[in-house]
Amino acid sequence: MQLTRRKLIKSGLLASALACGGGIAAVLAKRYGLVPPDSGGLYGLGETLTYASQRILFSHQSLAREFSHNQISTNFPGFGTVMPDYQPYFFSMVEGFKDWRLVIDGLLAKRLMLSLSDIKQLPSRTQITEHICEEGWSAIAEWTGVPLSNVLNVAGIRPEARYVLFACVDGHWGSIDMADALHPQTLLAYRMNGQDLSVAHGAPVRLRVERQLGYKSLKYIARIRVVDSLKAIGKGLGGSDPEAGYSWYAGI
Ligand SMILES: Nc1nc2c(c(=O)[nH]1)N[C@H]1C(S)=C(S)[C@@H](COP(=O)(O)O)O[C@H]1N2
Ligand SMILES: [Mo]
Repeated sequence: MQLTRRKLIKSGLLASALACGGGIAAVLAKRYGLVPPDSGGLYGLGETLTYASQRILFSHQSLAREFSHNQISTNFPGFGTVMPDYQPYFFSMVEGFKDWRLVIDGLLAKRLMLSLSDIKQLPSRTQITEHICEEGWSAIAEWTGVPLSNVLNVAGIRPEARYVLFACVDGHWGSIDMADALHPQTLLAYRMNGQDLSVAHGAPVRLRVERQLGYKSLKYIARIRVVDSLKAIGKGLGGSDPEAGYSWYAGI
C-alpha cells in the first residue's frame, strides 16, 4: 500500500512519525556528536537536524565546487566590515603587516605564533570557489592560503579538540567544528585573485569555509584557539553571528 501524506495525516501516523523521527534524529545526533552549539532554543531541533543530516550525508568530506579562471567575477564587493576601526590594525596595515602575528593555541601539542611570512612559507592551496552571502549575492574568486589543517597538524591536535575558534580585529568572532577545520578547502587565505588580500576583503589573513555561507568566512583573523566546548564562551552559541540570530552551522 502506498502511504500518501493524506492517509498518514488521517490516521494520525504523520504526527507520531514526525515526533518519533525527530526524537530518533536528536538521539542519533547526540550520540554521534552532531549537536551544534546553538541547539538549545526554540529552533533547536531544526538546527540539530540540518546539521546532523548534512554531517551524515557529507561525512566523506565532499569538496565545494571549484570553477575555472574565466568564471572569476569582475565584481566581488567588500561586505560587512571593509576597514576595521582599530588603530593598531591601521598602523600595522600601513607597514604591510610586518609586525602582525597570529597566535594559535588551545588543545594543541604546541602553541604557534606565526608572522605573515611564516604563513606564506607553509604548503598552500589555491581554489576558485563561489562565495554565497546570506544577504542574497554571490561571487566567484580565486583564493590562496594555507589549509587550516596544515597549521593545526604542525601544532599537533589533541584528541579532545572539537571546535576551532576565531577572533577578528573588528570584534567579530566565530567557530567551526573539526570536520570543517580539517576540510581540505578550509584555508587561512592571504591572496585573492592572485593579489595580496586587500583590506576590504580581510587583510592580512581571512578564513575560507567553502561549504558554508559567506558570514562563516571570517575576515581580519587575529587569534585562533582550539577548544573542546563552546559553552563557556560568550552566550555559548559559538560566535557573534549566532548571538545576532544567525545559524551557527550555515551549510550550503
Ligand atoms: N571580521 C569579519 N568577517 C566577516 C564579515 C565582517 O563584517 N567582519 N562579514 C562576513 C560576511 S556577511 C560576508 S558575506 C563576507 C564578505 O566577504 P568580502 O568582504 O570579501 O566580500 O565576510 C564575512 N566575514
Ligand atoms: Mo554575508
